[in-house]
Amino acid sequence: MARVLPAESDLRRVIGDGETVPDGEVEGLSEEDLLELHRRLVLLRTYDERSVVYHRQGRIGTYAIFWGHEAMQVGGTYALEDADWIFPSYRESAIGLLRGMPVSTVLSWWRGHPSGWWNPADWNVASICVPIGTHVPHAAGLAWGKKLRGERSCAIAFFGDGATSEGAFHEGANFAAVMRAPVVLFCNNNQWAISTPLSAQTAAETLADKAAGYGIPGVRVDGGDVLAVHEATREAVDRARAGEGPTLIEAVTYRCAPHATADDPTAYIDLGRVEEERGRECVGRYEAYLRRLGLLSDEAAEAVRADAAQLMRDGVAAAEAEPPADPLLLFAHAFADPPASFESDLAELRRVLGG
Ligand SMILES: Cc1ncc(C[n+]2csc(CCOP(=O)(O)OP(=O)(O)O)c2C)c(N)n1
Ligand SMILES: [Mg+2]
Repeated sequence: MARVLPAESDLRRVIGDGETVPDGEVEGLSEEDLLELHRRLVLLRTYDERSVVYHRQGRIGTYAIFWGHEAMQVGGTYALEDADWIFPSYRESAIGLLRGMPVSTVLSWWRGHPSGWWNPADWNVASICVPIGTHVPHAAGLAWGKKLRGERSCAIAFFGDGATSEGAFHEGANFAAVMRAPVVLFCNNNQWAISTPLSAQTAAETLADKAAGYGIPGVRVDGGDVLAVHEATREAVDRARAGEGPTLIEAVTYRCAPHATADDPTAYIDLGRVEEERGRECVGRYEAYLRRLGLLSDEAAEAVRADAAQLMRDGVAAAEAEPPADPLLLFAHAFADPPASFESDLAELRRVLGG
């Protein structure tokens, strides 16, 4: 039965604990890269923490918190080139920021405003996928298309532990494996699917074990270790580009925030475990690593946080400055062949709206 204990020892790790477990290093990452990883972690952490506040202030709608998931998103995407495609779930809603997408765009998405929907080809970031796992076949198909065209780019799909029980995950993984599509299947195993624990999700020993059924490699990595995630994803990307097909990465972490702002996990979670995991969160672990290397001072860390906070202030101001959306937009592009009643329904709506 799948059950992951705190600080499980067989997970791939680079960052030590500052005491008995020594620090490793990742080949090919310069000091600039290490500091850029830090900037990105802080950007996402700040985005997430501010978004919870904006939700409480009634400025964005229900919000899926990703506190503690930043290392997976930053480490995974840092292995990509800009031409590579990212397929996020709602848990990675702000991943476009790592490609330079404006904060206001993502906040607008959570405000349900049309300016929150972007053209995926502008950023090579697909729409945020809310149905569980349905973007896995999309990522596999896009990657296969890239291969057919002889392009070198690949795709990465982020999904949760719960998604591995969905038909769409199976179809996407199987298709990608058979077609040797250049795609990385990145599972954020935070051990909860809302209130369903991992132990009730699967009878497999690990989620990475599922890869064997598709004939592809399955890799387990500490999802709170940005460097280990980066290294594992880079290897998967190299495999993809070399024509060797997909890799399933199981990044193990623990969801130590509510599923979303609408959730009350105290009804089902062990709060002691949550506290323990919060103490091992990924941004603090990475900052401690950089300090041990002598690469991060208090002033530098504060400057990075201040920049991120300013981006958020500007972003929420820009999102709130958007003019209210036209309700008729709801129907634009909805039908190729509108039903017979559509014209009269629309005319009625226009009359009600006074337009
Ligand atoms: C197809 C589908 N079924 C059910 C839901 C309702 N739902 C929303 S989040 C969620 C849990 C998903 O858990 P997991 O895949 O582990 O991702 P996490 O939220 O932990 O990142 C479910 C079942 C949905 N969005 N889509
Ligand atoms: Mg989960």
